Amino acid sequence: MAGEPDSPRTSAMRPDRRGARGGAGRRAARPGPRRRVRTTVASGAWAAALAAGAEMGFVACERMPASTLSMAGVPGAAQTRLGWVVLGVSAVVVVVVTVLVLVAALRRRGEPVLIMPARTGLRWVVIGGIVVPAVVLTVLFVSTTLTLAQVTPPPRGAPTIEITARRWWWEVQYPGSAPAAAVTTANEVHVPVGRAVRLVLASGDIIHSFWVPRLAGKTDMIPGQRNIAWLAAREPGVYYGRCGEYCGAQHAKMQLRLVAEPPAQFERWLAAQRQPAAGVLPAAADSGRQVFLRVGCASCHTIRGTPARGAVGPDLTHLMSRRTIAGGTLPNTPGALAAWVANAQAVKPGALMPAMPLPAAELRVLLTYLGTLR
Ligand code: HEC
Ligand SMILES: [Cu+2]
Repeated sequence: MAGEPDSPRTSAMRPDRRGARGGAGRRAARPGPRRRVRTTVASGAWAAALAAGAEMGFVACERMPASTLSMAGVPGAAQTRLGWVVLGVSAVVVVVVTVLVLVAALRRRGEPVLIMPARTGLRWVVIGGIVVPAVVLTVLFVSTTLTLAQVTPPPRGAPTIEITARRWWWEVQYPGSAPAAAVTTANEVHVPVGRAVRLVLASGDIIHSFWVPRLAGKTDMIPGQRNIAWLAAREPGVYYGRCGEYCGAQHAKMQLRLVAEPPAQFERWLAAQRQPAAGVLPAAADSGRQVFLRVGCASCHTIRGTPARGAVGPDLTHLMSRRTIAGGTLPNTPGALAAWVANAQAVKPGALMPAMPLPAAELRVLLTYLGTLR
């Protein structure tokens, strides 16, 4: 499958203290805010170097077409068809008008001005100015209205997914029959292949736009409003999506993955996402959890099954089940994750997660803990 990214989880990307002393690591460090702890200078340096490497590798190994010309779903197919009709009709109009203008412009100078008989002139006005435009506009109006009627209402019985756009990531929720059965994740939308899902699209801050180019046209996500859209993927695979409306500094790093999988696999995924995080942990991970709760991560992030209930950043309960982090812009590899947690601002400047300098030992157990969030 062309779209399958298969995150490059190579051991080469593992955080490695050696990189801290190497010149390359130091050179790649951004001149960020002055750090107090010495070990953190080092971790920030390898973090930035690793993030740069990870991101370059990510783009290189991920072949994920985002073209509306390779449609793989509905209602995008109908929208593309309408696009071709409009393009075709417009092209004919442009050609005819251009030819008439050229004929008028290139007529030889000095020729006696041709004065049409009044009836011929009137015929030009009536046909060229009224009848032809009326026919053209009627064709476009009818085909647009038919397409709208076909693509607007979600198919009856389609299950709902609620997606909230935030600067600069996506919150994805699957409402359950009871609040405890609801699932919240980020930057990755799972759908059963071949089945329509209804999307409730909202915004948590400013105007964004939901866009998975191979499946459907854009739908704006507007503060204080819930826009309804729907889509269905014809083939299993991973589809690239992104924010389609400029929304500030990191708009380009506001991406998502839509994973279309066989219904049974989708149900397994949903059931796994419903589980809270593991309670009993090995010693290192357990002290990592304490670091997480102590240094303030919990004020912005929720991890179900722990006291962490923050609602500013992505739900991290099943962080490791996701292919990407940071608005779909980094592969979810140990190296990229380390870079992100060590200094999110070096990876995505302006992101609403502050740089949180931690001593290397605390950072290490924190990452061990995050690694248990499967
Ligand atoms: C002030 C709020 C805030 C604090 C404090 C905070 N984060 Fe974040 N975090 C965010 C936001 C917002 C994002 C999403 C940023 C983006 O992608 O643009 C994020 C993203 C993440 C991600 C990536 C998740 C994903 O799926 O993309 C991880 C992992 C993470 N934070 C871990 C931590 C850890 C560990 C700490 C504590 C050291 C922490 N965060 C502290 C707000 C915060
Ligand atoms: Cu956006």
